[in-house]
Amino acid sequence: MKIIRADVIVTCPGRNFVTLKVETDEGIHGIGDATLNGRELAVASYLKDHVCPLLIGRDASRIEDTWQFLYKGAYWRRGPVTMTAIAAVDMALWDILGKAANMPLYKLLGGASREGVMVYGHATGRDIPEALDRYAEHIEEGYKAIRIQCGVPDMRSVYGVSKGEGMYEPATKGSVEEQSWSSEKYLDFVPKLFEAVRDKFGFDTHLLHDVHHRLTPIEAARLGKSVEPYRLFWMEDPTPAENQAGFRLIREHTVTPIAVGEVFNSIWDCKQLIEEQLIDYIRATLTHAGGITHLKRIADFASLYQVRTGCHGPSDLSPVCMGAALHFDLWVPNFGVQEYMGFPDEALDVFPHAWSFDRGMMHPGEAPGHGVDIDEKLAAKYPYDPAYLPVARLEDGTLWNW
Ligand code: CS2
Ligand code: MG
Repeated sequence: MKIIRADVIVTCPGRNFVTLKVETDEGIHGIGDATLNGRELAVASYLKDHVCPLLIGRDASRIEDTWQFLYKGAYWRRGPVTMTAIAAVDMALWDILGKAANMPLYKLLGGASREGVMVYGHATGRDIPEALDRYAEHIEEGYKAIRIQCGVPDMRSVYGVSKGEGMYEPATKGSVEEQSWSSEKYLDFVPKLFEAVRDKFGFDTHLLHDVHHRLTPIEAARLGKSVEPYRLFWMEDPTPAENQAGFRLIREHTVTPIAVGEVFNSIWDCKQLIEEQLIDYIRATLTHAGGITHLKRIADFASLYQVRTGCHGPSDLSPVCMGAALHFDLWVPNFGVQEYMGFPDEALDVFPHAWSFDRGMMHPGEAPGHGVDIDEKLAAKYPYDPAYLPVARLEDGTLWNW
């Protein structure tokens, strides 16, 4: 089965998405997500100008060889743009293979390891009462795992909280928003947030929180220790993870579980974290970490050290990634949890999908391949709209980790 076409579709149904469509001489096509929030066109060009021409004529069923060809053949290995482009090709080829075999992707990977995929939703509020209201709504919907993020008193802005009624979207159209941050105010406040959740709702739901790279290792150790009574399912991205050894300091002081990896794009970014068991969940995603082929490797390596998966799943990864991730999650033996923020309605219209949600559990469906497609006519109605992720500054103006 030969590849005869490979096209990049950039669309903005509620927010920007980049999709690769690969077509074969047997009339089967597959699609992959190539979305990199705030740098979408870099990946679109990497695919359109450098990768797609090399795909024409290749055997679509040689997924591993294509992965190795694109990874080693670029010479300039790794990085978010390269690995997102490779991921899109990989996802599309696995989609094609599933359609050719008339099998849902999870069966190609080795079948279901569980009945359904536990997902976590986002409860956010500008203050504790509002965050608790959102948390209660998620319990009502049947979520078993809920992430909570909240405004911090005396802090002008904060990570992860919707600005208005709509969905939380971090990217700002046409400009870079400057947000303010104070680790001291955050560290004094956030244990009160978790105490309020546990006082009101008890311990029946998994409580997650995203620190979003904001603390130093010793501050992260202090946070983890201070919130142990509230039994978090995980504290996420407690400190920037370029310095993987820095997590030893956190580990020495606290048993609060740690999740890291949404910004990782290869196994090398997390090798030390996993083999030294410095983390409990690996957050790498299909779209940013080289697709199914590479994330399988990362998950298998993690399983040797009892590290479980906790794939990143924000609304700024497309429904294509969500669909493929649910297949991966249903199969992967060392599954932990899957993030699911939901999507704008117009995005769900552009990307018809086979997945289902029922009381905090999701299933990818039985459609051959990953079960997600793209309505190209509808996608064309939503032109790209440049948007940028914010930056954070400390209260003295120092540029910090957003
Ligand atoms: C966040 C993301 O969902 C998460 O865990 O870290 O929303 C992240 O901020 C965005 O994906 C950045 O585009
Ligand atoms: Mg995160």
